[in-house]
Amino acid sequence: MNENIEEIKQRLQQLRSDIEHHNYRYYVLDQPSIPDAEYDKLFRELQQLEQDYPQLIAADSPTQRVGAAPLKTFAQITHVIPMLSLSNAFEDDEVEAFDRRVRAGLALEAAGVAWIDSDPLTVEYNAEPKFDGLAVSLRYENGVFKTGATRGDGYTGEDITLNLKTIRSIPLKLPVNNPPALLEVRGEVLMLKKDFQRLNQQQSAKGEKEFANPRNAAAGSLRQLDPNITARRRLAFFAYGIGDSQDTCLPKATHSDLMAYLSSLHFPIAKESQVVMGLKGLLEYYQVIAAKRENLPYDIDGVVYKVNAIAQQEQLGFVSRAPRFAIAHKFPAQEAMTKLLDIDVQVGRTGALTPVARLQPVFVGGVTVTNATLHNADEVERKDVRIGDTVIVRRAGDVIPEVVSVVPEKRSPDALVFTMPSHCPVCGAKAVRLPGETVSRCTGGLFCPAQRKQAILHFASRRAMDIDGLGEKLVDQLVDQTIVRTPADLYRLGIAALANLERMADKSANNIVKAIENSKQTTLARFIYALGIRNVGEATAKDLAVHLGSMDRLMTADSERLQQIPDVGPVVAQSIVDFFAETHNCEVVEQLRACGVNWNEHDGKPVAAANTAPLQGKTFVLTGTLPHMSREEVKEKIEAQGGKVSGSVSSKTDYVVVGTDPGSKYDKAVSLGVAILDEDGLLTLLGGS
Ligand code: 9MJ
Repeated sequence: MNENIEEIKQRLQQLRSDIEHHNYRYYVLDQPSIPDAEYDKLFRELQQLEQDYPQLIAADSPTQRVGAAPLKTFAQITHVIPMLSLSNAFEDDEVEAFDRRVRAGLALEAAGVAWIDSDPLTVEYNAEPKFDGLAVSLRYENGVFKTGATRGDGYTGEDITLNLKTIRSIPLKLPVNNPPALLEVRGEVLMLKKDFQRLNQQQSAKGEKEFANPRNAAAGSLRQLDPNITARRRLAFFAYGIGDSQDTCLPKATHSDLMAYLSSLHFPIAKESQVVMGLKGLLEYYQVIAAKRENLPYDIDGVVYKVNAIAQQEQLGFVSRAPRFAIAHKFPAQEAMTKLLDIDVQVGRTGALTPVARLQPVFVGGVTVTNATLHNADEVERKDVRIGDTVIVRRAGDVIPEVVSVVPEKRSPDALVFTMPSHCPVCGAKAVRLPGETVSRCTGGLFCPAQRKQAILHFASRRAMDIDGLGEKLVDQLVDQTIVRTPADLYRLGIAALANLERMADKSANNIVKAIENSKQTTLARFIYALGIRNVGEATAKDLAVHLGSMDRLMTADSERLQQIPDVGPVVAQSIVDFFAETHNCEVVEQLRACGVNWNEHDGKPVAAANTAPLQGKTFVLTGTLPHMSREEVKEKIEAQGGKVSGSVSSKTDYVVVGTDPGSKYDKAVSLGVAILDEDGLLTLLGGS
């Protein structure tokens, strides 16, 4: 056998590349070039050869797409470059505002473009359909598909490599001789409308539950621990961007070039993508796609606009969890009519009382809706919603369904007017509505079981302490039976206490205790977020962790210190101070630490104290190259003292810092009489820092 082993290797390679080529023609181009029987013959030959020479089986062989053993759990994968979400626009004027922000952001930065209000820029955008599927990231090392992950919370996702391998339109090996050393391709997994219909027909024939929409079917298929189930469902993949990469050949000029490159690597990309100019181009594209929507082979829930030039994308950067250079323009929400059976009042984590409509179940936007928010008492009054009314319910994407309006002609004489209760429906404490607020709040604080439950659910949630399995039903029981009063009590739970609860098998009790134990090792940002301080969301918690670096510093910071942190204003600062003024809250933090909850601390990013911010309110513009400092260093030094660095010179500029080979900004500064500094002059101003 050994004589012909080289020949066998060559044949295997040929078969693999032929089969992947036919997969590409069939699943990506939709243009098969051989009959199915021929394809099957090639596949069987490959299978047979691999059976005879198991030592020659390769992970990127088309036979390895199927047949892997089921997993017990999904492992976690950290996204080196976070998978961010997109901001949304629903109306044309929101798109107009986006384009305005983009132009302003670019005009400020563009050398030689001095006047924002002279409006010189028409931005080139790449417009594309917004797939309604599940975002995933595919990692290729030296051209071979290694791992694939769900988006998860954007920072960490689940390792679904085996399931993704079953998707035939995902290349297992990139069809080029010099593949990138590393390439992470990002895109959406979805189920084509025709495959969805076929799947539901099969489900119904088997007497099994049908899926509500292609998105749910795709999600249900992708999150299977057994890849053989995923393999039986036909899933599709479309690429729309990249994450981490190491490759000098990657096109770096525009997003559209990058997409063309991904297409050349055999990744499916949206045929409908288009480069358009300016706001007019965006809105025209939206209309064209909206008109085509029904006839597209897949579900979309809007379109996405991205600034096409990568350099411009980098200039614009990010805000919180979303890029500033892209936005999703969603299609209008779907609406349906139904009967409002009753109005309940729910108590939220911060005690807010929210009226919730109980509805006769109605199918809208792909799901059955039974509850919808009425927001607050003012909204109920403004819309004049009464119990027994016929109402219009709206659902947009994954947003909570809401009652939009009443159908007055259908009102029956015995429809009941709703009044907000004066006391908390859960704990009976007085409900108050503070001046200037739209919501009434229960004053019971953490003594109110509803608030306590919500606080614990928030503490355990995925983006906070990430305690898997600690869901609503379990928390209800733990709080109702006073087993858990504070988050610290979670860390004292034993298997016995849990196993006594309703619907709790030993195994689940074990898993939960394990999940609680695993959550002890966390990050400062997650811990701060988990505490549920009012007005402190995930992004603020991250800022606090980065800038303060320790829990003790956070607990003792006064409002002034907190407001030195970017994006922390007086309201957020006061919420933090109020939270730690409650000794009860400080005790819970101490107890959590005593139970072993831990994270890494550091010294925090130095933030200039107010009295050492001599450049507060001063605007600088840099031009040319300085002898000893990079632009970044200069910027950091100016900002550390409270100054701002801007990209263009105007009458509002205080100083222009000039190095060698200055641009037109220097001439502009001279003509406007703006103070000019060289490196020495700047250092003197900075006090020799
Ligand atoms: C979808 N869902 O089709 C993005 N997306 O880009 C497209 N999503 C995206 N782009 C950056 N076409 C983050 C998400």
